[in-house]
Amino acid sequence: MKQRANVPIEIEIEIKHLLIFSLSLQLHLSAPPDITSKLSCMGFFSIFSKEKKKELDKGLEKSKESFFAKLAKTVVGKSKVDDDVLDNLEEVLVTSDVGVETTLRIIERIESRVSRDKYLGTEQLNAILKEEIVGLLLENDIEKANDFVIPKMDTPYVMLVVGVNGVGKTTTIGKLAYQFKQKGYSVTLGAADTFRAAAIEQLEAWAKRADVPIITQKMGSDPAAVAYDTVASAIARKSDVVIIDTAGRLHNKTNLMNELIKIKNVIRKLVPDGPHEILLVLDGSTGQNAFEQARQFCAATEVNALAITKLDGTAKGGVVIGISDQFKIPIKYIGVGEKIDQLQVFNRAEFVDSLFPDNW
Ligand SMILES: Nc1nc2c(ncn2[C@@H]2O[C@H](COP(=O)(O)OP(=O)(O)O)[C@@H](O)[C@H]2O)c(=O)[nH]1
Ligand SMILES: [Mg+2]
Repeated sequence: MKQRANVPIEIEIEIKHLLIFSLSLQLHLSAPPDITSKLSCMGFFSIFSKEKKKELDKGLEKSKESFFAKLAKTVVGKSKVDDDVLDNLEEVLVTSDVGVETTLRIIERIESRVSRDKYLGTEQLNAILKEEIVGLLLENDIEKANDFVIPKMDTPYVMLVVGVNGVGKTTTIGKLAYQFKQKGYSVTLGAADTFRAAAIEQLEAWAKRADVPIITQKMGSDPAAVAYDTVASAIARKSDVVIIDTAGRLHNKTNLMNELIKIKNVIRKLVPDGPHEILLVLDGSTGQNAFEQARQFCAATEVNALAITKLDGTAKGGVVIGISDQFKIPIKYIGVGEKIDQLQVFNRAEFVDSLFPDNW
């Protein structure tokens, strides 16, 4: 396996976001690793994550505003968390796309807290709501978010990206390629959505932006053949990661699922334990529809990771809570904008913190 040599470049790029530090830190870019670790000890990296948190806050603004408006009404004229307040809260969560089952679980937790603490003022409700939702999501014993880190292996790490048309697959692949590249990994993309010429061109444009190689064939070619070529090429050039785009057409579900099976099988001819990640992309702005798609895809394919896109510009961010609670499959990534750097690793606690207002 190749050594991941350019970690300092990643540091450089992150640092550039922080204009205030950029001048002094540029001096350290080519510095030996011990300086990098000193920077880390000095707390610089917590500043970087604050930047990401800001972006998350901004991306979830609409959902947060909507929660704020609804939650403010639940406590009007009330000083204590009582049954009325809990009923209102239940309605707020259900109408915010959290989903009925997850809402009931959250309300149950708050109820038991109320009965334990005897008196809970409504001014504490926001903090309690956040705590209980985070507590609930952490009950799912799924792996912790890792910051675009790929497991070490002797073959490329092969990702197959699936989901219905328009959810943001190609965009997410472009963003992933960019993030992995920043981490120092070498990436190869495969354009196995061969139904439309525009789909191939779109991925080519992302490959150019992220500055990674891409394998294509002409429109209408066999997607499995493209997948095979891509993995073969990635092995030859010793890529760390392969990301394969696929077409998504729900109106022809059986064909779609058969096609995915075929793609998986050809990947296994070259990488027997691949694909390592089957990433289902869901459009968060579709709320309950995203839930439904998750159900259907997870039943039909071996999806083992989820990405939820378009959380910016929608008030339906609550759907992430429901999906994170109800699916055993972890949400790995969230899309908070169209730009190349607007994909984040999903962090449950930070997400809940950004989604719910501090005071209402
Ligand atoms: N606002 C926003 N738009 C997104 C995001 N992800 C994807 N999109 C947009 O969604 C549209 C469909 O994306 P595309 O990647 O072509 O979807 P695909 O058909 O699943 O490959 C494009 O206009 C993207 O710019 C996101 O996180 N936020
Ligand atoms: Mg596409």
